[in-house]
Amino acid sequence: MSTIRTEQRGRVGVITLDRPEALNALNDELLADVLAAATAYDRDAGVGAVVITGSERAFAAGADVKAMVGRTPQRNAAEQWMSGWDAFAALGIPKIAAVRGLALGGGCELAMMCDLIIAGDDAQFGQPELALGLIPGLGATQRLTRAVGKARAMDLILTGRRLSATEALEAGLVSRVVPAAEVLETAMAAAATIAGYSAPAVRAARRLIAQAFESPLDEGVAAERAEFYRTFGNADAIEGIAAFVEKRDPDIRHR
Ligand code: CO8
Repeated sequence: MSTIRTEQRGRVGVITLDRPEALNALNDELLADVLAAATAYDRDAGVGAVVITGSERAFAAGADVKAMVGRTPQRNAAEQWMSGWDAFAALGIPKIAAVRGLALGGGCELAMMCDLIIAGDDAQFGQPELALGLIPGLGATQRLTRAVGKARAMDLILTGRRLSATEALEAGLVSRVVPAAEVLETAMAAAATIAGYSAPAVRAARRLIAQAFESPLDEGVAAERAEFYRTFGNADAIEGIAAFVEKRDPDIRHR
């Protein structure tokens, strides 16, 4: 039985986490389902962005704690446990998290693997792993710190305190906060806009923004410049510039 539901609307793929009995806790099956669906969208030229969402109550309440019973360091290392999430994060297609309710632990980390987070005003973000005697394992010590800075990351991870949606916006963790009932439509509209732009240009832009956290400034700017120069060879860029000059809408073909 699948742990997700998928649907395609225009050029947007939607992945809905669907383990209501566990507040969408991330287990191995859910990882396999999400990775397979997102990879298929990534490879589909007819899809230009993916929206990931959960339920009203929870985006995801973390990794599945019940499935952690009996796990050992040796088994974790031998299985490279949950490393498929790194493959998900590395997919080139833009990923938008539409978050309502709880985004805790691995759920918050999954949202942070996405390129945009659109939050409902009922969303709560937190990293409660220390209360289990664990630490974050899907990137929060790194991604949360880069998103909100050392002071807030220390506070959130060391105390387990949750951030409200408005605090998360103010801290720079989320892109937008909207009324809870409008989260999905707002995320879908942003995704449709992104998916309507030239796919190679969108992918290059998101890759370079991600690179801003991974390389020195001069290297990042040089990479941006090289990519900017290259985009002039894209049919969409030639068309986009011509359309502007001719005062008409561009005919974007994602090439
Ligand atoms: N895992 C498994 N089941 C869960 C989880 C979870 N993370 N969260 C909730 N559930 C289950 C509950 O056990 C309950 O099931 P049941 O009815 O069978 O007991 C059901 O979902 C509903 O939950 P509650 O009744 O507890 O609902 P409440 O509204 O009372 O509480 C909370 C909601 C506060 C979210 C509470 O469920 C809770 O504390 N959950 C655990 C949150 C947590 O600790 N998350 C972090 C987990 S650790 C982690 O994410 C590390 C990620 C790194 C992995 C890296 C691998 C390499």
